[in-house]
Amino acid sequence: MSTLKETLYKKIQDHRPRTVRLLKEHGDTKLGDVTITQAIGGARGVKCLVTDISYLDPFEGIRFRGKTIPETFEALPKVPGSEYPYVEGFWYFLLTGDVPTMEQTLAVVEDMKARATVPRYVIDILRTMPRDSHPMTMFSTAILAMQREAIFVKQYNAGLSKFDYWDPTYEDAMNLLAKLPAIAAYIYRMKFKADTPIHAKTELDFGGNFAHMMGIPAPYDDVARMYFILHSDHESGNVSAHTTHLVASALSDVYYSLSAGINGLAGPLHGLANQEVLSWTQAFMEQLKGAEPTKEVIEKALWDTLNSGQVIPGYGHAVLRKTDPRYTSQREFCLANMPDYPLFKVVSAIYEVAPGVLQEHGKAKNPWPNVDAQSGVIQWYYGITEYDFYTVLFGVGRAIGVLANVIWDRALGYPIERPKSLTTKMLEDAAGIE
Ligand code: CMX
Repeated sequence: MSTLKETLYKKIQDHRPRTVRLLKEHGDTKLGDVTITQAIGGARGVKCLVTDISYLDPFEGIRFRGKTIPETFEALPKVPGSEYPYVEGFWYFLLTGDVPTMEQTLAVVEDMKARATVPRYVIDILRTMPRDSHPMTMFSTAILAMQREAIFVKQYNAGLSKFDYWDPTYEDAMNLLAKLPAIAAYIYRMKFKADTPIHAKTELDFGGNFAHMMGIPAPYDDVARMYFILHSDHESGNVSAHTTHLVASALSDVYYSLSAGINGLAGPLHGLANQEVLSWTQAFMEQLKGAEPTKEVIEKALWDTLNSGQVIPGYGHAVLRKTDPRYTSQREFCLANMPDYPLFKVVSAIYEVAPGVLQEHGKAKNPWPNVDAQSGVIQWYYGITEYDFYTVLFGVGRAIGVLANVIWDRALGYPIERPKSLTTKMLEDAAGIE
């Protein structure tokens, strides 16, 4: 067993009695009531999911295993010569809650490398897809195509104790995660760079290898590490995390469940918003024709969007009620690395104006920017101007969080998910409507 797997197994054994006790002795304790607004309105705020991997406070933002974003970056072992931590060390941290040593991190780096080769049939499938397929469709298809690799299925069919479900799930998750940078980079180079894929370099880590396979020099390796970590997890209720968890709850393996989660991420109200931010901002800059974006011009463009019945992409959130710290973290990166970049200046100018406009508009409960408002600028600066690709980058990151969650779902024996639905008549009766 690897150090990570050993540590994880110990954590699982320590944790199981807590879940068992809660269920046996406190199963009837109330966590809240459900209103009609929540039943019709997408279950906002209904407390019915459990995860220890991250927690989202509406005003503070995300904490990974109890640590804020700056604390997470600070605590984890860094790639030599880099500002940002190993993604592999972050994976260790999400799975176990322990900050790994450099030695433990490097053991995961080596383990992932041994699993990183993408099967030839996946490449063949990608190559037979129409080149104008959306990169997210390609990414999800590649993940689903590998379902035949699922160790969980083989062991389950052979007769697996439910106490051991987590073990092949862990192996599958490691195998799948290790391949995602190469799949994503292959899609990018095939689709947007005249079909010129770049082979992996075995000496590089997850983020470094991704940058290399994308064909983008340093500091893009650090951008990749930062980006994957920032986008990894946002507790369990968001569409990509919840979909992955839901599909996995039927004991579908991680290939089926991550592919489904990626399909949810591809929606414009979720991960696709980062592509929409860039298309909105680029269209706005074209209208400017090189002129400085004044407050008045930005205000007008934002109102035009709202008045035409569209949302302002990159703003608002179902849980957050302040500026997303993932936005702030990327903004700090921009301030340090590209303070005078015109696109960054426009995005910053929008930040000055959009919250006020949304407040005046009076609909969005949160007028502040989310993670997607800032992320495209950084990618554009480093040469990824094909914004259709941005959500794939989000997807590689999101896989880290949701796969860690699925392993824990299996370890703690979480059951198949099955909320209850009611009819409209039942709601009317409950409300006392004649
Ligand atoms: N622009 C215009 N209107 C907005 C808005 C925005 N950015 N954000 C919310 N609203 C509107 C909603 O559409 C809703 O209108 P209706 O009452 O007419 O249906 C109203 O304000 C209330 O919505 P809310 O409770 O504040 O927000 P929700 O929890 O329903 O939705 C979200 C959250 C993120 C989908 C929404 O804010 C939105 O559409 N934002 C723009 C898209 C975006 O940036 N998505 C990325 C989120 C982060 C991620 O998952 O990647």
